[in-house]
Amino acid sequence: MKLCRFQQGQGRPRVGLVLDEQTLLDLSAEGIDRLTSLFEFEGLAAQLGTLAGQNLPRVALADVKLLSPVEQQEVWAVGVTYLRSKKARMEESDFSATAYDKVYDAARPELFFKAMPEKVVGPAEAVGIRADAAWNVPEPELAFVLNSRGHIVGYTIGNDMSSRDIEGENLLYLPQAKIYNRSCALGPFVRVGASEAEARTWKIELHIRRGNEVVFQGETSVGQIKRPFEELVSFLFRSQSFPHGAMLLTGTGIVPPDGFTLRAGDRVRIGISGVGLLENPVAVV
Ligand code: DO4
Ligand code: MG
Repeated sequence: MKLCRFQQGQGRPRVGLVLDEQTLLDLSAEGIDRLTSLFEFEGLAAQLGTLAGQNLPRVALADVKLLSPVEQQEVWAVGVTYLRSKKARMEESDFSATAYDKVYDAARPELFFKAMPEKVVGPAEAVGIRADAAWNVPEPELAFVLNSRGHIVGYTIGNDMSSRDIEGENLLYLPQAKIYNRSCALGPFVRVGASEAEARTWKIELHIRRGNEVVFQGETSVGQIKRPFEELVSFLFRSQSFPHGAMLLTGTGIVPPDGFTLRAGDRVRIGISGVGLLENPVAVV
């Protein structure tokens, strides 16, 4: 089962349940206007199954603009959860290498704040590369959709845009490398009802197009994430509450080679086999 937020023309955002590749069911006909309240339901997948059997208005996916699934949730991220990410970070930085090495094996994971909801972009909206950075990359990541009780209610696709030269210069610059206008894309679909064991079989793919050329492509598997999902969530919810739930990006396992940087006009396409596709053009911010 997949959920999404969508808009028709200048209409208000609505909640859709994906029926098939072409069709959404409009859940606003059932009085469901917000994903956040839906995420609080116990047994969400079963409830969606019931809704799917009802005679709700159908909307063609081709006729809507898909939006990011973020409403009021803060967006957080974990880092250095894949061996590939640890190695790349150790190479990019002289004096931060030990920090990355240590955090990969430490009991406490690296967790960082990524974005306020209003700073998140949805599908087809531009993601940003900083005007003052020279080495910019996308980070394709599985994102957990968490409710206020810290339950993983679904999965979506995230792009943790990063400036590697700023991050590599000094670890204390991490917030500047990670948090700026358009530095986070999420969506469009929220996959509900999949277990961790199932999610771990999913493939993550990244394609970067420049004009008609694919200038980088890579893939990994969610199964490469080192830590159990619940461990990542439990650290996020330690001494911290999220009344609207939260989104948690789970780290990258795909890192383009060191000579590669994004350019304005590139198109970043991230696919996660159990979730869907997220595609964004790139702009300088
Ligand atoms: O500490 C740097 C950030 C790590 C990160 O974003 C990742 O591994 O995906
Ligand atoms: Mg990341």
